[in-house]
This record gives sequence, C-alpha cells and structure tokens, in this order.
Amino acid sequence: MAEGLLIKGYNGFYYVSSEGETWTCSLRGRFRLKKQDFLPGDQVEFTKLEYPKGVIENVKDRTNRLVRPAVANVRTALITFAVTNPAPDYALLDRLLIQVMNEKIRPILCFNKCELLTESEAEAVFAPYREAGFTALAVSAEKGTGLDDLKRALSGSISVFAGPSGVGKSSLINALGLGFELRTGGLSKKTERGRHTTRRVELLPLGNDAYIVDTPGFSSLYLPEDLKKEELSSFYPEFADAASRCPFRGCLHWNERECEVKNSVADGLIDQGRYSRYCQFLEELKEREKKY
Ligand SMILES: Nc1nc2c(ncn2[C@@H]2O[C@H](COP(=O)(O)OP(=O)(O)O)[C@@H](O)[C@H]2O)c(=O)[nH]1
Ligand SMILES: [Mg+2]
Ligand SMILES: [Zn+2]
Repeated sequence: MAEGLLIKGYNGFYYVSSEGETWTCSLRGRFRLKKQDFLPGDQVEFTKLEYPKGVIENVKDRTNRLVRPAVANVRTALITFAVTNPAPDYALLDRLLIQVMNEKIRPILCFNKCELLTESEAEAVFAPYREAGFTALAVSAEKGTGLDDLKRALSGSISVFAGPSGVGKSSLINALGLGFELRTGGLSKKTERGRHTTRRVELLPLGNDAYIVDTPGFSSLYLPEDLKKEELSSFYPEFADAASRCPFRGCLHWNERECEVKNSVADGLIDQGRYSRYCQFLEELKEREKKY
C-alpha cells in the first residue's frame, strides 16, 4: 500500500502527497461510521486507483494534534516578529514561547524586516533569545536575506506560524514558497479573522520535506491553563544553571532572600527583560491559583 501525507481536506476529498504526486482520495465507508477524523499533517496509507484517484485505508498514530489550526504532527512553531515596524511585543513573544514549549513543539524564533535596521541594531533585538539558547533567525522577506537558513531550519518537519499580524508571515511564505501567492498587508484585523474562520487549513510545501500551515496558531494571550507557578522557570533555559545553585528548594526566583537567578540578573548574566516578564507571569499564575 502507498503512504503519503495528508495536505488538506476539501468537500469530502483528501489530498495526499506521495513521492511528488498529489492524490485525491476518498475514504473507505467504515471510516465514516467510526468517529475517526483526518487532519492535514496525518500520515496515511492509501490504495492507488486510476491517477489521481485513491482511497485512504489507514491513518498512522499522531505525535500530536493542534486544535487551532487543526493540524496533526506539528514539530516546529515559527514564532515570527518584526525587528521593527512593529517593534516586537516581548511579553507576547515570551507567552508564545511558553505555549509552544508546553505543547512539546520546537520553537524557532524568526525576526523579519531586518533590512530596516543595521545589523547590530537587529542583533540587539534578538540577542537575549540567542543567549538563552533558542534558535533565532534574522531574515528579510523583502530582500530575501536569511531565507536559506530558515529553509534549513524547517526542513523535514511540519511547521506552524505564531506571531501577531503585520510582521510578515504571509510575505515569508510567499518568499520561501514554490509559487503560491498569499495576500499580504493591508487587511484589517476584522477581515483577517473573518477570512480565517471560513478558510480551510492547508499544508504548503516548502521543499526538502518541509511543510508550513497557512493559518497561524497559538494566538492566545493567556498562559497555558494547566501551568503551575513552580513550573514556570522550566520554560527559561537560561535560568537552569543558576537555578540549580539556589539555596532554597523550590525557589521561585522571586522574593526569596537568596537566589542565584536573581544574582545572575544583577550580574548581567541573565537578561533583565526576560526576568521581569518572568516575574509578571509568576504574579499572574499566583493570582490565578488564589481564585481556586
Ligand atoms: N520592510 C519590510 N516589510 C515587510 C517585510 N516582510 C513583510 N513586509 C510588509 O509588512 C506588511 C505585513 O506583511 P504580511 O506578510 O501581510 O504580514 P502578516 O500579517 O504577518 O501575514 C506588508 O505591508 C509587507 O509588505 C520585510 O522583510 N521588510
Ligand atoms: Mg498574513
Ligand atoms: Zn532562585
């Protein structure tokens, strides 16, 4: 039996990509009876009929599934911001990082519009994240710079975008992609939202077995519902070394009298901004836990 990747579903048909060809598949009747659903990102087994027709026989176990957008087997989230115009909202960036890591999805930070700043100005924008150990790429969709690095980072995985509107996500897909033209710029928030609710999720091929979802995910402004304040620091890889030396067990790196994380912030070894936002999130979690 042939194997392939489900790219999108539409009107009861499923488009399956396999060895460079796209097959238009229907389902065996028994799948309609079971509550089995099929999502973009699913690895499926199918029987080839006369090209391009096929029948899906089986779906393989998923490593994960996102609800919004509804996609299976997402390995990478491309958290995208502009270095300027608009300047990054770091609190949102950190919230997105936490949400993505909480789903066990690999975050890649992508900073677009780099041609609008000097190299050192742009670097100052993402330095705290590189120093923390995250992959942070500097790109320009407009000038085409950094796109090879980005392609390499995405190769062999299904990725979903995260990030606010206006930072250049659609422009990046157009710049990376193999001939699709997504609408960019000039859309009011309202139209954009309206459009996304009616649009179906689709995986766009970027070559090298890389696929990206055309609908952004992780738009929530809230920290994950199940997150406990004791777990928050696990989303800050740059705290780990100092945290292991904190004298108090279960140190929250907050108002403890002695704390190696706070010392490292004071010594300039941990970014002050990242730490301040950590404290802000910690208070949010404390408030939330008080309510229950
Ligand atoms: N200067 C500059 N502008 C860009 C770049 N990429 C996108 N833009 C512009 O930013 C605006 C928003 O882009 P769009 O792709 O629609 O962003 P999205 O809302 O994140 O999908 C558009 O006016 C683009 O032309 C870039 O690399 N440099
Ligand atoms: Mg867009
Ligand atoms: Zn501490």
